[in-house]
This record gives sequence, structure tokens and C-alpha cells, in this order.
Amino acid sequence: MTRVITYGTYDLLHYGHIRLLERAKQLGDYLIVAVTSDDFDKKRGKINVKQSLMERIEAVRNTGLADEIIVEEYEGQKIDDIKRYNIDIFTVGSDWKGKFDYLKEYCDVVYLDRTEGISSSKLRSETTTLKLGIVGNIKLAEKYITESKFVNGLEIVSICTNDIIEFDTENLQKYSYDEYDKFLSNIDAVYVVSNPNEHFNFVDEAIKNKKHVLCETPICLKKDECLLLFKQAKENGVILMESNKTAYSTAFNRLSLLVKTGLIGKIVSVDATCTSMEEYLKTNIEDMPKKQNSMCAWGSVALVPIFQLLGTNYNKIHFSTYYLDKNINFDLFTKVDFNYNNAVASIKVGKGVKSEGELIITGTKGYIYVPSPWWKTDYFEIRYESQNDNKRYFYQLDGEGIRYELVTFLKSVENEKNLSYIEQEISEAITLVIEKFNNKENLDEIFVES
Ligand code: C2G
Repeated sequence: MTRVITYGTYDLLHYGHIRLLERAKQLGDYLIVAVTSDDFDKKRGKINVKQSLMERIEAVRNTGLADEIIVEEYEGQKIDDIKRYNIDIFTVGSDWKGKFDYLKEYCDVVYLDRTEGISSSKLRSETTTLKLGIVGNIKLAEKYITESKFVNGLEIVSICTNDIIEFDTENLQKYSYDEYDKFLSNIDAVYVVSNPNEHFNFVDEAIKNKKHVLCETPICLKKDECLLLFKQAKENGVILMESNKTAYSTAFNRLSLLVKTGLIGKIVSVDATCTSMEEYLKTNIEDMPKKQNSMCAWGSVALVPIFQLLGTNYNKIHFSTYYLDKNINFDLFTKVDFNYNNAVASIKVGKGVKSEGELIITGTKGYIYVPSPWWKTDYFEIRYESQNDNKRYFYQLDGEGIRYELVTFLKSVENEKNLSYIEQEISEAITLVIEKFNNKENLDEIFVES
């Protein structure tokens, strides 16, 4: 009996896939079809898959062509499978010609002609192409323009900014802030990445024009305004999603899940540090107040692990802030301390200081160590008293998590459901902390002698 195996994602199953399976079946007597897992697809850069693994397996099963269906989960699994299932022939479409010649050592390798004119990514783009505009800081916009190219079904079509555009904006339409209404009229959704004190107005206007909104964290500077924006988004039937790239790093997501399984025991403390002096070192002191202060720029990033792991119902909060000087309201460094019923937490953030950008989650059995820069990490360790028990985890992170965030935003719009990795409650809690900071509630000022 000749045993054949073939592999694929089989997203939105189409006649190109079916023709491949039919010809694969004709190569032998028994056909195994390996369907790729979600994680494995993400790792190999296929981030736009629409259907779940189970939906894709069912679609292959319903063709009646597979004698057996397995899941492909890791790089190199094909060699294991060929041995495990006594495979005589490995086959795949000709778009992979040459890529699997290394399997000739284990079985015959046959590349079958790919069916022209059809593909899952083509089908995905045909369903919806969300026209996205970007308003605000042109430097951050550039990253999103690059990352959006990895997302099927979403296209950045315009920029609204008062900044001077120094990079090639190809065929993007350009608007200034005073043309915001016109900018909105030509898009379906907007990514707001302006100075945080302009967020509320940009988001409010977009929602009233029934545009979906992805807004850079913090969504605004007051909790009540945050509540109002989410309420208005619901009333207008649009998505309002917080953009907070850290939440889309797979490593960060997995460490949050592992902590919740009790691997390090009870969490006693969460301590996050984020500093970056890049902007401060190249800006005139008197111009700093025009820039995002440390609390806005970094606080809303550093607060994510605290609120995701300990919740948002802290009992006490205290700020210690190092100001530029008494007359310039710009915090170069802020430490925020939280007391919970059964845990404490702290963040240290600064645009005018340098520290180790690590995240440490302290537990009653062990702790999690995330090295700098933890906010875009692909790696973390679980450490115990006995080093032999330590565990290390690595999860590839492409594009700092931006492409995954854009895929989630697109899926939220398509499903008319906010699938954001940042719960609304956390968005609100972040804006409340910033509001308290701006009101100098429970805040001790530190003035380092100049
Ligand atoms: N295919 C085809 N014609 C198309 C589209 C796809 O013959 N128009 C073939 C592909 O060559 C592949 C199979 O159908 O053999 C499944 O295609 P995909 O779901 O796109 O998965 P792909 O990433 O190509 O899978 O490790 C091998 C890969 O997993 C192959």
C-alpha cells in the first residue's frame, strides 16, 4: 500500500486546494493530510488565517479525500511524520518546488502543479478591504505603513498630520489637521497616533462620523472621557480599540497565561520599568513639554502587565515624580506604587533617565524575569530557588507585534466585536492613572538639584 502525505493551511478551502488533494490521492492508496496549527502558521508568518484549525480540519474532512488528518505544529515535523506514518510519497504544490527536496532522504517527493488564479489570500482580500487612515505622529505612522503590508484585507490609504513627511509616502493621500473632516470622509477606519492630549477630539470626531478607531494608548487623559468614547462607539456601531503593542507580543501573552496557571505560586509583586532617553537627548529642554511626557509615553505601556495580572481594583496609588524643574511641567521620571489586597506593584517610567527595562513578576514559588526591552520581548524565564527547575521560553515576535494588532483590529471590524487584547476596563484604568497623575493626586515631587 502506497502511503502519501501532504501539508497545508487550507484556509477558506477552494478548488485549488481540492484539485491538489485529488491528485495527491491518486499518487497512492492512502492519503494523510496535515493541517497547520494556528501557532505554527503565525510562526511561519501566515497571520491572516481567517478560519480556526477545527474549521479548516472539518473543511478538509468534508472533501472525503483524506484517509487521515493530522495537525502540523512545529518546524521539522514533516521528517517525524514520514517516519512515524511510514510514508512513501510526500507531495505539495509546485509553489514549493525545491523547498522540500531535503525530504528525498526519507521518501519520494512530488511537486504537483499549483492551480493558477485562486488563493486564500486573494479570497481574504476580496471579502473586505478596510481603508485605514493615520492621524498624528508621522514617525510612528511609518511603522504601521510597513506592517500593514503583512495584513490581507486592510490598506492604509491616507495620512493626516502637521508633521513634515520625510519618508516616501508612495500613493497615500495627505491631509493636514485642519482637513480632518475631509480625511475621515475617504476612509473606513482611523489609527490615532497624535499627541495624547489630542486623542479625545480625534477619536470623538471619527466615531461621530461612524469610523472604526484604533487609538494609540492612552485613549485619552480622563476616565470619564474614556467611558464616553466607548459608549459612543457602541451607539454608533463602530469599533474603538486601544493600540498597545505589548499586548500583542506572543511571549507576553503566554507569560500572562502561565502566571495564571499558578506556575510561580501566588503573585506578590509586579514591577515594570520602561525608559528611553532618545527623544530627550535630541530635544531642547524648553521644547520637551510639547512632547509626550514620561507618564503618557511609557506609563500606559508599563501598566498593562500590572492591570492584566493583578486587575484594576487597587486600594492605593502613589506617584514619585522627578520634574524637569518647578516651572516646566514635564516628568523626566515617575515611579508609581500600587497596593492591592494581596499584592503590590510598581512601574518606573522615564524619558529623562536610564534604567534596566525589565519586567519581574514575583511569586510565592518562583518568579518570571523578562529582559529588556520587556515591552517587545520574544523571550522570558521562569526562575525558581533551584536553578535546575528554571524554564526558558521563546516566541518569535515579528514587527514588534504591530501586524498582529492590525489583524485583530480588522477581525474586530469584520466580526463587529471588539477582540482587542486590551480589555475596555484596562483602557479605562490606564486613563484614570494618567488623570490622577496630571492632577498630582498622592504625588511627591522630586527635584534633583540641577
Ligand atoms: N495549492 C494549489 N493551488 C492553489 C493554492 C494552493 O495547488 N491555488 C496547494 C498548495 O501548493 C499546498 C496546498 O494547496 O500544497 C495547501 O495550500 P495552503 O493552504 O496555501 O498552504 P501552504 O502554506 O501552501 O502549505 O509546509 C508546506 C506548507 O504547509 C504548504
